[in-house]
Amino acid sequence: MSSNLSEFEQIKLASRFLRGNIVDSLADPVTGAVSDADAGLLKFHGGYLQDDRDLREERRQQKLEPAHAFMLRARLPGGVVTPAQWLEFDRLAREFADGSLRITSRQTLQWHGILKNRLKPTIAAIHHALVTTMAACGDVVRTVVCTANPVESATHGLVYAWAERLSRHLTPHTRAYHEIWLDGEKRVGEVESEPLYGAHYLPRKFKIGLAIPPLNDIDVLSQDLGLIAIIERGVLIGFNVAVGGGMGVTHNDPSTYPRLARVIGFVGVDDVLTLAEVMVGVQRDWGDRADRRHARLRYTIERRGLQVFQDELEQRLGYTLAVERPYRFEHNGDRYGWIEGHDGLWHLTLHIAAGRLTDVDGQRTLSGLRELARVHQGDFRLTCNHNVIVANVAAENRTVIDAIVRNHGLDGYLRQSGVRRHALACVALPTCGLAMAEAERYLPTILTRLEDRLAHHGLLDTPILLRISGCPNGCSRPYLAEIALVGRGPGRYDLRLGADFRGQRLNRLYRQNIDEQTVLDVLDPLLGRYAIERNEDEGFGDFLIRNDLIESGVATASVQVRDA
Ligand code: SRM
Ligand code: SF4
Repeated sequence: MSSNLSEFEQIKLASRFLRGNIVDSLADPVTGAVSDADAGLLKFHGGYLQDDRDLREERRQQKLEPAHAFMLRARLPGGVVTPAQWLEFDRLAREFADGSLRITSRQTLQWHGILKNRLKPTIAAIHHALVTTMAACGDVVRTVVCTANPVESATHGLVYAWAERLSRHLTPHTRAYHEIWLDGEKRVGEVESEPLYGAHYLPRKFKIGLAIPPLNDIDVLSQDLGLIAIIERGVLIGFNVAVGGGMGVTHNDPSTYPRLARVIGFVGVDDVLTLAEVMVGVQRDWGDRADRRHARLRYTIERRGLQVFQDELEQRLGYTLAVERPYRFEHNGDRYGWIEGHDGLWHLTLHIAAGRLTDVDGQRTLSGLRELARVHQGDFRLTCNHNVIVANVAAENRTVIDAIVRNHGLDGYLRQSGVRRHALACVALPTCGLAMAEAERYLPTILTRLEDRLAHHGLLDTPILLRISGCPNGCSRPYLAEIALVGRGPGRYDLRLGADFRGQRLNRLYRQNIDEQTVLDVLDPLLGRYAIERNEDEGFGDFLIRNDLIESGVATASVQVRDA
């Protein structure tokens, strides 16, 4: 690793604990943007500078600056939202943003299209709803995710509580957020510090997730630190510790790769906060601060070696991790429909296509959730598969909920094909500055065309895991899909095949840089064989691997993989 600090490391160091010149940038009336340095720092406050890429060329020709607006992301550990919060978030979506809410693949909410002068009132309103956007993005521990239905048993509730505590424990201490967005007083003369993060924070984002087997709806092995709950005789005794997962890749750069986290041991419940804090400290000290492409924990581990990393971790902890406990995952999708919890309350999982709640193009999902929030007395739980659970419903209130769901077309999951129910697509165009191809907007089209082929083979009801991302950063975790399309350019994708439906095997590159027709033509014979030759309950990915059908169609794989 070079000892040079990357440009962004220097910006962070000079930022006075994430203040930079954000206040001046916000006040600048000449542009709808903020300076590059402040745009980087703004991420720590939960905001991304974006522009409408559909309008870029037109505005360039008119010699106008891009149509800038901001995306805001909430930090919602475990994805829990009360009805009152939902109503406020919905209001903000309609009054300050683009009229939609977006559930993310890390079970939180985003608002797109917020103009610069509306950022501050929006953040303040989110704060007054007792939620923060602080550390939803940036080089810190992000929103801690957790298996999304933690109310089926009392133990599930405990795991959610750990997600919440981890998130709180690992939130930055800086007062910058209060000063900039909430008109908090500047503390004159007081020396500020970040005991965990230090003045330049982490080399890169750090993701933590807690899974409760047999559900792996959070894709625990894609996390930097994955914690697998071990429940024995109904008691949560601790967590298996998995380290170094991650998805983001750069096309044609084999030094970047997706990697599954590896389980290195077991930790008792009382030690989990310290374990996470100490591990974040090792990554803070050892992570690559010269090259952001190699700065995530997985590269630190690969560079130093897993055993050296574990030795350092245990030396700082002052004890050796116990041997991992047995666990088994069955599925990484969501379970749609009503489920009864341990206390007699009910939970309804609804499918939200690509996580977008909106009232345009004949959809009424935004107003449907608003109506639900008006009558619902429990809470909402967002899932890492872009869905929402109407949770903690008394049996006698189910009829009212069902009627609202039906009236707003939120009951689609009852009729959808197996592939549509489980599909994920990242945001991509028009807001994501890194998108190379469509994802969210393309999902309905490719699904309909794929469904034609599936119907032909009698596979319409078979669950198949399709994930699309507009670039190789992998925000929909495409490397864990049975079928993945990873964007390369307009209308062109890498086709990857062969992950399992449990989030425990990465897929492989099958064809590179192909168009939709080729995707469908290439898949068709494989689906045909799957329909006829599969074993009972065998997933598409497992079938392809068992029959050795994924011989890469390209000379060199653009993306290497590191399996666990
Ligand atoms: Fe992501 C960057 C959207 C989950 C890997 N991600 C981005 C940005 C912020 C683009 C940017 O940097 O300018 C995207 C904003 C698009 C927009 O307009 O909203 C973006 N990522 C998303 C979301 C909204 C996708 C979605 O469809 O839900 C997800 C928000 C999660 C959240 O609430 O925090 C989202 N991103 C993920 C995941 C999945 C996960 O964490 O489970 C991954 C893969 C796991 C991982 O981190 O390895 C992911 N996003 C990335 C990367 C690649 C990181 C890397 O280490 O290589 C980038 C690019 C970067 O950070 O430089 C990125
Ligand atoms: Fe944007 Fe790429 Fe992430 Fe999709 S995968 S949201 S295109 S960064």
